[in-house]
Formats: sequence, C-alpha cells, structure tokens
Amino acid sequence: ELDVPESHPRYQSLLTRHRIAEGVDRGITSRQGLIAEGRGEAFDYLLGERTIPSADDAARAAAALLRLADRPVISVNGNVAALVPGETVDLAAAVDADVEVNLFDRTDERMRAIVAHFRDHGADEAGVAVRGVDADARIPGLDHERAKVDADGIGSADVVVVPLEDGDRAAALAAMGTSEVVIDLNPLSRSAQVATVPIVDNVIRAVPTVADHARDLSGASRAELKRLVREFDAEAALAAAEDAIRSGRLE
Ligand code: PTJ
Repeated sequence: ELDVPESHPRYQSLLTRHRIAEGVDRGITSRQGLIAEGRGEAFDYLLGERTIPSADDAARAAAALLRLADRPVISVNGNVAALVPGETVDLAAAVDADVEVNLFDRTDERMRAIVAHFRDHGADEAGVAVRGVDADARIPGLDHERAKVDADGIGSADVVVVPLEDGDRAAALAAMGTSEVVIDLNPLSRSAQVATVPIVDNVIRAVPTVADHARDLSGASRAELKRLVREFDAEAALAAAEDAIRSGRLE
C-alpha cells in the first residue's frame, strides 16, 4: 500500500500518514483528522515512538477491565477507522465487545462508509456488532453530535474504550459513571485526565497491545483481574508519560 521500504527510519510514521490521507480520500476520515494526526505525531516523536513501560502496564489494566465488563464497547471515529480497522475488530473479538461509530463531524455518508469499512475488515466473520447508526440515545450534558449514541451500545455500556478524541465526551461519560479506557498520545489531554485507565500510546501500537494482554489474561480469575484494575494508578501513569516526554531520550 505504501511505496517506501520497511527499513526506512520513518516507515511507521509514513505509513500512518498514508493511511490517514487515504482515509480522507475515501470519505472515512475528516479533514480535521489530518490535524489531529499531526498533533499526535508530535507527542509520539517526544515519546520516542515506542510503547513506554507505564503504557504497557496501562494496557494490561485496560485488558483486565474489559475482561471484567458486562457490556464493553469500543468507540471509533474516522482516525481510528483509517489507522487500525482490523486490529480494532480483533480486540473487540478478544474481549467480546461491540464497536460503535461515534463522530464529532457526523454525516450519514461518513457513518455508512465507516460501518462498511469495519465490515470489510472482518467484523461480521468475527461476530463483532458495528453500532452507531441507530443513535436512539443521548449522553446527558453534551450539546454536539458526539452525544448521539446507541441505547444498546455506548448508552448502556459499563466500560467504553475511547481512542483518540476531544475531551468533553470523555468527561460526560465519566459523569454517567461509565468506566473509560482512553488511548491518547497527549498525557495532558482532558480525556486522558478523566480516564479510569489512560493509555499514553499511539493507537497503532496500543490496540494490538491491549488485545495481546486480553488473550494472555483469558485464564485469569475475576479476583486476579480485579487486583490488576485496583492496583493500576492512573495519576502515576500520566506522570510517568510526562516524565518520559520531558527527559527526551530521543534516538
Ligand atoms: O472522525 P471525527 O469526526 O469523530 O473526528 C475525529 C477527530 C480526531 C478529528 C476529533 O476527535 C478531534 O478533533 O480530536 P482532537 O481534539 O484533535 O484530539 C485528538 C487527540 O488524539 C489529541 O490529543 C492527539 O494528541 C491524539 N492523537 C492523535 N493521533 C493519535 C492520537 N493518540 C493516539 N494515537 C494516535 N495515532
């Protein structure tokens, strides 16, 4: 798909840009999504474009939280759809979650294109429901399009994975008592700050990492899963990410 050798030092970053640009061309990703990607890349550069140890710990706690959940949902937008469609389906299958399309810039065309994109990436075969089109419930206290959710999806979920988004929906979900796993490269972002489990990592790395931990924990007892969630310290994880950025050990 990308005409650059894998040995190129910036291969991952070029592949990411290529996927986002292609997402825009296909009507999946919004033009604002290009800007969000640029902001994310800047933080990823400062983190050394790697999964820092505290992010891996957070991914394990997130996997435990998802395994304990009765109604987990993975919320997806145009950037996530472009970057990690197959990996998101794989995570959903691993933890028995639904996928729900939830857009800031919501149009019927984009909703349809993104739902079809997840089907093309194996959602039906994996037994993963792709929700979001019904939009028959609202998140209280939000006055934009992201308030529109499915009553059977995010509307009644106990754990929601929110990769890469603006902060006010994350805060409104927290106010509803929904537990949240937030994946965001910016440890200072409002969504990361309100998350039950913030994972400061690129969605490209974090989504497969959470799925790996979930599979690894498939034999764990509920007591063990609860211990992992209880012992996870969100504030310490955010502080560790900020430290990694400030110490700036760049290769
Ligand atoms: O598809 P839509 O219409 O729902 O729109 C989605 C975007 C992303 C455009 C919208 O939610 C938005 O404008 O988001 P923001 O406010 O730009 O926030 C995006 C956050 O995600 C920033 O904190 C970035 O640092 C972070 N981010 C960007 N790319 C990645 C990322 N985090 C993890 N992985 C990435 N690849």
